[in-house]
Amino acid sequence: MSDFRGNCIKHRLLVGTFAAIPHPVAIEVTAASGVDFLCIDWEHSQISRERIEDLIRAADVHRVPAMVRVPGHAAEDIAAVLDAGAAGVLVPRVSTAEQARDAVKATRYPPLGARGVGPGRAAAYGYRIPDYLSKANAELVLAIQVETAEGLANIADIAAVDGVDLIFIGPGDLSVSIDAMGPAGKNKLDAAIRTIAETARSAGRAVGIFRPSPDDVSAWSQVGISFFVLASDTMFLGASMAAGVIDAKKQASGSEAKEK
Ligand code: 3PY
Ligand code: MG
Repeated sequence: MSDFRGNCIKHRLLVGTFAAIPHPVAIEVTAASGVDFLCIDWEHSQISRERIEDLIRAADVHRVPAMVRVPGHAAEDIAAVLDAGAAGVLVPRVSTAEQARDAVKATRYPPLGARGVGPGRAAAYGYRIPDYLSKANAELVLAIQVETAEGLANIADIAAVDGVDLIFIGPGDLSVSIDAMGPAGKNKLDAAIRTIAETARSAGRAVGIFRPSPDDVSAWSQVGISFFVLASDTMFLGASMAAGVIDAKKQASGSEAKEK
């Protein structure tokens, strides 16, 4: 089993980020930051299928596992990123046990699933197909996102689906779907997150969540969440640029005042 999957399913603390900048330089910079993994975001950024393979390659240079959030439930997209060498897949908006079973089918080779065999990068372009086949089911992480009112209602059935490693909570979509947006919805959203986390943990699944900042990672880890996707490369870039500019202007206006 890969360390990445082993650490996931043993509920070890893992902190990564979304990679939304479609360039290998951004992947290298992010990978060198000490993250435990990267999640290349094909759902919400303008990253093409061909570019995904180059981004995974850049993460591999730094030995940082790169999983990919696919845009939807299509088995072809899941196969494409796994063939490109992704360490796992994050499937968004899974709201029923049947959708979870379809994600397992697309991710795992028989007898656990129905993924097709092919000569992609993951299998050394065809030279190591038997080797890859022998380890893929044990090494690849399958994470599914529960982020709708329907998914919340079906969480016990979804979490019971064999072959799923991790239930990942998307608080943004969840808050919209259950009408719990903004400060007024905080208690309702937190209660929904707790329900998903506790139900998934009781079923033996690891639990992950997106957090825009590290502020409440400690609080959420106390309800059994161990896998954190912290903001994204674009969010970190924007926040640190903004803080630097504010700081520079503060310092410059301080010295202007002294000169007067
Ligand atoms: C959400 O918050 O909806 C997400 O999908 C975060 O990853
Ligand atoms: Mg979402």
